[in-house]
Amino acid sequence: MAQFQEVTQKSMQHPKPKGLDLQYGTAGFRDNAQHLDHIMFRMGLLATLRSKKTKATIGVMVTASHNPEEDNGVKLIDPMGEMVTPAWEVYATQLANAEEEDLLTALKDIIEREGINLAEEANVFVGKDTRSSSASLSQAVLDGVSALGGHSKDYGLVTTPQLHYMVCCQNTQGRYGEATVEGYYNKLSQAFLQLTSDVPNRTDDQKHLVVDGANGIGALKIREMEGHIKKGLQISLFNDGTGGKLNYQCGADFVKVQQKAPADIKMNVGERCCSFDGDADRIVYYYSDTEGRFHLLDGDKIATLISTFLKELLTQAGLNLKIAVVQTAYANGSSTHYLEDTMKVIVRCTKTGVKHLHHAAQEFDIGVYFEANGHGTVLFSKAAEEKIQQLVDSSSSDERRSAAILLHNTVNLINQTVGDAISDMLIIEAILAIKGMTVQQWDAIYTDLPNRQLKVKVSDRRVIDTTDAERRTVSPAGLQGAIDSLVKKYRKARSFVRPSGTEDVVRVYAEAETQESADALANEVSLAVYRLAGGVGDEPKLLQ
Ligand code: NG1
Ligand code: ZN
Repeated sequence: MAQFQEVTQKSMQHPKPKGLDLQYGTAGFRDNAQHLDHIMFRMGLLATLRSKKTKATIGVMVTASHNPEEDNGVKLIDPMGEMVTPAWEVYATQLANAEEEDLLTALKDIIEREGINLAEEANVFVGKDTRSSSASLSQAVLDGVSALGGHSKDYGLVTTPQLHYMVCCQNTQGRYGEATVEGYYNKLSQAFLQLTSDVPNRTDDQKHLVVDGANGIGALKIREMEGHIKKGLQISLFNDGTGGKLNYQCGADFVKVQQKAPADIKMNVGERCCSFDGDADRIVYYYSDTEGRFHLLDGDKIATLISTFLKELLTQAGLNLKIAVVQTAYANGSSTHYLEDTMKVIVRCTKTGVKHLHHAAQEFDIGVYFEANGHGTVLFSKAAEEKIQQLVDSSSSDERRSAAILLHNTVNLINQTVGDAISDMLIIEAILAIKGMTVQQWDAIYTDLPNRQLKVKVSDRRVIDTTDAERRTVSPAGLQGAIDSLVKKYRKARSFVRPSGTEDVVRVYAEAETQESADALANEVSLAVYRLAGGVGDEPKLLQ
């Protein structure tokens, strides 16, 4: 067929280095940008097939999120704006790793297994982050789409969640919103301004927020959006990409893992600050107290703030909807206790990776999901949205209806397709404004257990196999026993290890009653991983 000839020909311009083997990881392919040209071309092909199969628009986002500037990556987006279904992640890996001469066989295999009609139309939306490699890599995706006769729309520079949003808007014929960047700003800013417009006497200080754009796409988009929201929020933007390097000494991942403020940011005592990651799908908040101590408000604190707010509104509105919070093993133990014991909310724990959290959250009327690193959102079931809408349209008592209006605007402000730093920032700002809360009061809802995250290099991280939502290891032999005995040495302690899906490392997490204990436990567990799971290089060094 002519289409296949076209694929073979165009593939020669995006050749696969022989022997290179990459996996579709926690959030797509990610590697040094120099290894990815063929991957991008092939993901263009795969997205076209997925579009033909689903008869819907599919998204392809070129980004490596919080990774360093030299890396890049690609994420596929399914019709409702969610991450691509796991069965197709397997196809993605097969297609990516087929040697040049086997590419057509791999492609035909997918077509056959999925019963795809090649005559079907295909539409693919493509977006990219600000990395220097993103322009040519997104061109490779577009080449892949056209090689299989698909139509594409290139959104150029957008945040990951913006592209997810566009895909959802397109496939719901505009019911979710208008599939343009302007449509996104309008929907979110209207909801935000409606939520905050009735809040009396907000001072300029209360409206002020320091934002660290990680020198990435989020900074560009905040600049574009600023004018729409300035009545309710005044932003001081740092790391806007004009000077510093992407994700270097800044951004949500740096702040969360290092537990300190970005290098080039001016923070006054008690001032609310937040950091985005490199593709603006994560956010964390922080402030510095009068003693100069740094306080982090991570995904767990965000989930607590949002779920508490929603639960109160549901009570006021008299709506009987089931609300749950979905976390991963990285959630701070204090947050889980607070949510279960004080807030009496259902809490679920899933494996790392937003697709797992998203899936679990779909089981509830309202599912609030956040990874501790600040990636998360809220899902409302169709039934929940309808009940809220009915109440908004009704003539019930003022209090019930006012609560329903707040819920309705909250639904509109949230990007339900995926975690979204801009949308999450606006919802947090709206909640703090409505409740008249300072960042210190929010922080004081519960106190985090001190914790530490470390990385260990091993020769093959796949030797580590986990169970129970990654909270326990089943291999290599002896590792879980070793962790259990180390944990017993400390009060309120917990520790687990798992292979990273985005970096070639094993991640170690430890928490305990004091920072010294958490650090010591993390060190000891790292050493156990190094010894029992084939560590490479020097033994992990003790933290100072
Ligand atoms: P890995 O590298 O699999 O731990 C990291 C994050 C995930 C998720 C992905 C995708 C941690 C501990 N892990 O995955 O939560 O966000 O990146 O960005 O933060
Ligand atoms: Zn990201």
